[in-house]
Amino acid sequence: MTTAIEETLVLVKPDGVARNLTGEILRRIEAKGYSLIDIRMVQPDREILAKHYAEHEGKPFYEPLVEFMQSGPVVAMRVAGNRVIEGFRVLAGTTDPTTAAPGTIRGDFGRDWGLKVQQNLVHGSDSVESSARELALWFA
Ligand code: D4T
Repeated sequence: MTTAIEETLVLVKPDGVARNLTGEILRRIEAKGYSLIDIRMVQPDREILAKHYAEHEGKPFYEPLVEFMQSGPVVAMRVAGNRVIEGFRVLAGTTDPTTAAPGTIRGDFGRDWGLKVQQNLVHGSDSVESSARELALWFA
């Protein structure tokens, strides 16, 4: 069986950048065998975040999420590889860092800080459609 080379958007969120985990996160991506195609540090504004998180608008964690994501710089990465969309989400671990499996980025470095939004270090696109939309947004 062959699979197409995919690209995904990885974001190191403000908590990951502030905790100096950008290098460790990129190390895990590269150690897994995926390729870094592009990388940039961004101070996101509300407009880009509203587009990025449009599916969550109206949910109780939406405003805290948009505020948190503006709290500091974010590192955006374009990462390529066969099945990288699924593969990075496995590297990241589940959304809730308290229960994310040890060995994953969120499981090893994340925890609940008692805030209105989970600070879970990274974002990874969840489908081919999302990755195309998100890469166009962050690497315009
Ligand atoms: P992202 O999109 O940031 O990669 O995370 P996930 O794909 O794992 O999770 P998501 O899109 O469902 O949620 C986006 C963002 O909101 C926070 N969140 C989410 C939260 O604080 N409480 C919640 O109940 C949910 C669902 C965490 C990630």
